[in-house]
Amino acid sequence: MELSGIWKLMHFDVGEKNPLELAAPGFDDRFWIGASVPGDVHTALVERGIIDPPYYGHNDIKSRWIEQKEWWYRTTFTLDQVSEAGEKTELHFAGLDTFATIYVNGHEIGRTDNMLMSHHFDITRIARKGWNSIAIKFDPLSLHHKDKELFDWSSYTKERPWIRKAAMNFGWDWGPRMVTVGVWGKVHVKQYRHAKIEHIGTVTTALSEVKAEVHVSAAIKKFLKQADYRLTINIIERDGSIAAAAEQPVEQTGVGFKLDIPSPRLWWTHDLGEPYLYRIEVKLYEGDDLLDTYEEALGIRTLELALKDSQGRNSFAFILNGVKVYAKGANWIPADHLIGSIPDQKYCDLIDLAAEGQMNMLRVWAGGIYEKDVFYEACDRKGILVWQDFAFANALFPDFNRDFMDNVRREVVDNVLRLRNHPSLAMWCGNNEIDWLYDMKTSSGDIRSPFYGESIYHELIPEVLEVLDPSRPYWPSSPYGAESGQDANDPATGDRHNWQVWHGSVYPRQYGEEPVLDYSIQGVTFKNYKQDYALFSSEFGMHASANRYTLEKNMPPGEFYWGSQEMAYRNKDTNHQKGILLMEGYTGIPSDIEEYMNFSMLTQAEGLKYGIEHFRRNNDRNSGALVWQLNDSWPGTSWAMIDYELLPKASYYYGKRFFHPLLLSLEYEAGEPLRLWLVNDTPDSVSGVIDLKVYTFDGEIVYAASYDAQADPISSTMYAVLDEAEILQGFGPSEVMIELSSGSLQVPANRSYLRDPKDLSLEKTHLHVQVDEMNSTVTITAIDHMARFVKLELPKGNVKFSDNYFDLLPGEQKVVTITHRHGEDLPWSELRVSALNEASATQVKQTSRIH
Ligand code: BMA
Repeated sequence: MELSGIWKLMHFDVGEKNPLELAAPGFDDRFWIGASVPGDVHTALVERGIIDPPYYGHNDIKSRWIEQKEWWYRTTFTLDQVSEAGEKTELHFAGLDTFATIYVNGHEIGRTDNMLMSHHFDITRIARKGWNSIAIKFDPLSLHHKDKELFDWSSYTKERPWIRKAAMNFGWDWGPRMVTVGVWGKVHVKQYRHAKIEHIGTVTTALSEVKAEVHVSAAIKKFLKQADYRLTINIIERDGSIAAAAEQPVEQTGVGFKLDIPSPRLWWTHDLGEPYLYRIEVKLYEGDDLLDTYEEALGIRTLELALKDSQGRNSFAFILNGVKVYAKGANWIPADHLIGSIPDQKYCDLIDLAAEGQMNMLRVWAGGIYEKDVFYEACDRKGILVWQDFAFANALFPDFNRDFMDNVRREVVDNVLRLRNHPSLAMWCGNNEIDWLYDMKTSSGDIRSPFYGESIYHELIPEVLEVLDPSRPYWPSSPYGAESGQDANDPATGDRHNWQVWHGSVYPRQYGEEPVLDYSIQGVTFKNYKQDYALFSSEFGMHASANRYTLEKNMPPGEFYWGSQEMAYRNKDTNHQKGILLMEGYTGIPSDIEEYMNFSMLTQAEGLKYGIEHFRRNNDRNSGALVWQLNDSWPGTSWAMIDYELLPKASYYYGKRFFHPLLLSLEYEAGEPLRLWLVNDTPDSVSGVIDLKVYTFDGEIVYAASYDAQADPISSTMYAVLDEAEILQGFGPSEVMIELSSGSLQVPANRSYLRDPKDLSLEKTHLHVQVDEMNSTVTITAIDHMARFVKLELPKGNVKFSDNYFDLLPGEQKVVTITHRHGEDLPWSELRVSALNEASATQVKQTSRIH
C-alpha cells in the first residue's frame, strides 16, 4: 500500500509542544495544512501561498526561517487485517529529510538521521486492524550539529560534514542555499506472510553470441522458520516469452541461481546498439502459496573499466560487451533543490534530452543524492551509462566517529543494494574532488588537519562493494590517479577535471605544490583544453547564460538587464570576473543583456566544441568527455547545458554534432596548418568522401577539396594537412567559414572559423523568417550575408527546437520544427528569431495560424 498523497503538515518552535501530544493517534490536526508526500516543506508552503516561490528574485532568503523550525507530518492508513504469527507489517520510507522521529499510533518506532537512504520499520507490534496513524517529527538540523566539531574544510558551509543530506542543499557554486525538510521519498506499508524477498542481485558473468550466463542471488527473510519455501525465476523477453527459468528450494537465507540465456540480446548504449531489456520475475512460494514477488528490468551486458589499453599503456576506458565506449555526456546535479517535489517527468525529459543530445554517460555527482529509481530506470531504457558517485563532496568527514561511520555504512549498503542491478550503472566512485583538493588545500595552508574521511573511500566503501557488488568497477575519487609525483589530477593516470579553463588553475602541478591560479584571459581561455591529454575528462566546462524566458520569469520587472543585482544574484560562482575574462578573449565583453546571453552561450558552445573535438581526436588515449554540467537546479546562470526550464543552451545543440558518433573535425590554430580529422566512435569501419569547402561570408566558395576516407572502428584519423594561404586564396582568415561535410558518411557537417568571433569581419545581415504554425515549422533564410548564431526563442519552458543557435550562409534556408515536449500550446505570436550580426530586428511572418 502506497501512502502517497496529501498528508497534514505544521511547524512549531523547538520545545514548544510535547511530541507525544502531536503524535497521538487522536490528535486533532484539522488546523494543519495539506502537503504532498513525496514532497518537501518549501513546496507545500508555496502551494498554499504561505511563502513566495523561492526562486523568484531573492525570495529564497525570505524562506530561511523554515530551517529553524520543527516540522510535523501526519497521516492515517487502514489495514484490513493485522499480522498473525509468522506475519509482519512494515513501514518503508524511500526518503526522509533528515532528522526524523516516527510515531505509529502514538508509539515512537524509531529515528532516522540520513536523507540519502531508505528506512524500514517493523510495525507488527503496534499496527492494528482498521485505522492507524503516522506522525513524523523533523528536527531543525542545528539541533544535530551545533555541538559538533568543525573542520577546516567544508566548502560552502561549515555544518554539513556531520549531516548525511544532499550537500547542494546548503548552497553550491551554481545554486542557492535551500535547506529542505520533509518526506521526500515514497512511503509504503507492506504486509508479509511467513517470509519475504529481501533483495535480489543479478549479474552477467559470461557472454558469447550463443549464450549469456546470468547469476541471480536472492536474500530471503523467513519470519516462520519451519516451512518449505521455494523460489522461481523467470527471465522474460520483451514479447512475453520466457528466455530462461529456474526453481530452487530456499533452505538457508539465500539462494543462488545460474541461468543460461540462449542467443542473448544485449544491453547497449543507444549509440552502439539497442539497450535491450528483459524482465526478471522472482516469486517466493510456500507450497503453492505465493508469498512475495519481485520484478525489475534486466539488461544483459558485461562492463569493465580498463586501466591499461591493449598495448599496456595507461587508460581509463569503459568496455561494454567487449567494445570500448567513448563516454560522451555530462555531470548530473539534482534537477531542483526541492528534491522531493521534482516530478518524475522532469527526470524522463532530461534523460531524453541527454540521449537526443548524443550523450551516452551521465555522472551522478557526489553533492546531490543517490538518484531516485526513475532516473536509473530511464537510463536503462535509453541506453545511457551512469557513473555514480557516493555522496561525499568537497569536505572532510568525521571518519573517526563510530556513529557517523555506522550511518555511512548503512547508507552505502542501502544504495548499493538498491542500484546494483541497473544495467546502466557503470561504476561507483568514492567522492567528488576530495583526494585532489585535500592535497591542494594542505599545500596552500588552508587545511592543517588529517585527511578525515579518507577511510570511507579507501576502506569502508570498497569493503562493502567487495561483498555486495564485486563485479562493478570502483574508483575512489574523481579526479584520481597519479604518477611521477603529479597530483590526483594527473592527465597520465585515471580521470581528470580540467579547471584551467574557467577557474584558471595552473597545470602541470606536482603533489604537495602550492596551487596557483591565473586570472587572466590566457589563464581561463578554453584554448587551454588543447594542452590537456587526459585519459578521461570527467569535468570541464564554462558558464553560459540561461535562456531569456528562464531569467525573465524569475526576476522582478525591470531587473532583466546586464549588471543588475538580480542577474548577479543568479551567478553563485566566486569571482564573476572569470566569465568576463573568458568572453573578453573570445567574443568581447558584453555591453547589454542580449550580448551577455549571446556571447556567453557562444563561448560555452564553441569552447566545449573546441575541447571535446580535441579530446575525441585523441581517442587512442582519451576515452571520455563529461561536461560540467548537464542541468540546473534553479533558474541561475551556470555551467549547465540545459537550463532549469528545460530549455537547452547553444552548447546542447552544438553537442548534437560534437558528440555525434562520427565527427568531422578541423584542427587549427592561427598561423598554423589546418588538419582535417575523422573520428569514428562506432564499432564499425566506415568509408566515404569528406568535402571541405571554404566560403566567404557572401557565400562564395573560394576553395574546395575532397578526400577519400576509410576509418577503422573506434579510431581517429587525420586525412589532410592544409596550408592556410592555399585555402584562403587571397582572402583574410577573418573573412571565411570552412565547412566539412560528407554526402556518403552519416556525419553532421561541421563549420569552423579561423578567427575568434570578436575578430571576424562579419557584416550585418537580414533574416527572412516564415512561420507555418499548422506544421509547427519556421523557415529561416539569411539574406545578404552569412548569419551567425541564429537563435529562436519562445517564452515557454520545455520547448523542443529541432535545431537552434546555428549559422546560415546567404541564401541558405533552414527549416526548424518547434514543438512542446508534452504537446502543450506554444505562444507562436511571441516567437523571436535573431542572429548575432543581424542588421535590424527580424520580422516574423506567419503563413498559417490556428485560432
Ligand atoms: C567541480 C564540481 C562542482 C563545482 C564545479 C564548478 O568542482 O565538482 O563541485 O560545482 O566544479 O566549480
